[in-house]
Amino acid sequence: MAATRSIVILTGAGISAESGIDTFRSAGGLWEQHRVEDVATPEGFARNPNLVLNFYDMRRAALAVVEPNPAHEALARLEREFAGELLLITQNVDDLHERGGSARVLHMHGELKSALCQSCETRSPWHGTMIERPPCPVCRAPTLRPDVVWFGEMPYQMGRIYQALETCDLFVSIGTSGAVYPAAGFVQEARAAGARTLELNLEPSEGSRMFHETRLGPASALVPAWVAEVLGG
Ligand code: BV8
Repeated sequence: MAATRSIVILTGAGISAESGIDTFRSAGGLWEQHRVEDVATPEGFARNPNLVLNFYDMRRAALAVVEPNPAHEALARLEREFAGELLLITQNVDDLHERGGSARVLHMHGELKSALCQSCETRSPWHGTMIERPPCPVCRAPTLRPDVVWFGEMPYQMGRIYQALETCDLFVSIGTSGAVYPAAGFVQEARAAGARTLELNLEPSEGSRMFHETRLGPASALVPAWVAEVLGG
């Protein structure tokens, strides 16, 4: 088998589950506690901004009581030691990849610890709350919103993502149900461009049949083992 020169990794809520962050579709998951239409759409935000700002203030505050797990740490090791090209794309808005040691993380659906000003469109690091309508650090307008991509909005850096999917020789999906697009379509893009495709997940996802190989189990076990394989021990 030709050496792996370039890897694209996509992670989802499953990689942060063992750190204590709710996934979306599991029993008691986020989408059971809140209606997607109410808390994760521009229309929901227009209808009831307090509900949405509170939802994201709550999730941002919850980051203080969770820690990265061995799956996050193993991907940071891969970034440090892999000689080839590596692009780590996450659908997660938490900061556990960075706190696990990854320096280069592409948050295609945004970040809890970032604010987007609806007046001047600048994005600023944000660690507090937004429910009290604090002023934008740049233009001072009280028009901040969570810097996350809601349903119906365009994910971030799609051009860079598609370019990497076209040239990678290995695509790896970790802890995602394959229910949300365009992320759920990346395996097809990579495969169509000739890449090998591997899924690491607790249970089969909606896209499992499109992967060359699927390994089932908890990310905290599967990911360190796979990284050791790539790095040769
Ligand atoms: C867009 C940020 C135009 C906010 C999120 C094509 C067909 C059908 C529909 C569409 C389509 N194209 C677009 C759509 C509409 C929509 C969509 O996909 N709807 C779905 C519901 C059908 N998509 C959009 O609106 C997107 N925008 O399309 O713009 C466009 C078109 C083309 C190209 C560019 C743009 C925007 C979607 C982004 C919405 N924002 N998040 C927030 O977080 O609050 S989505 C959010 O939900 C997450 O970011 C993530 O993407 C998704 C949740 O999925 P997962 O992360 O996979 O989590 P889930 O709970 O589902 O699964 C967890 C998995 O982990 C499970 O499989 C489980 O088995 C596993 N697991 C659990 N524990 C472990 C584990 N695995 C390992 N170890 C464990 N311990």
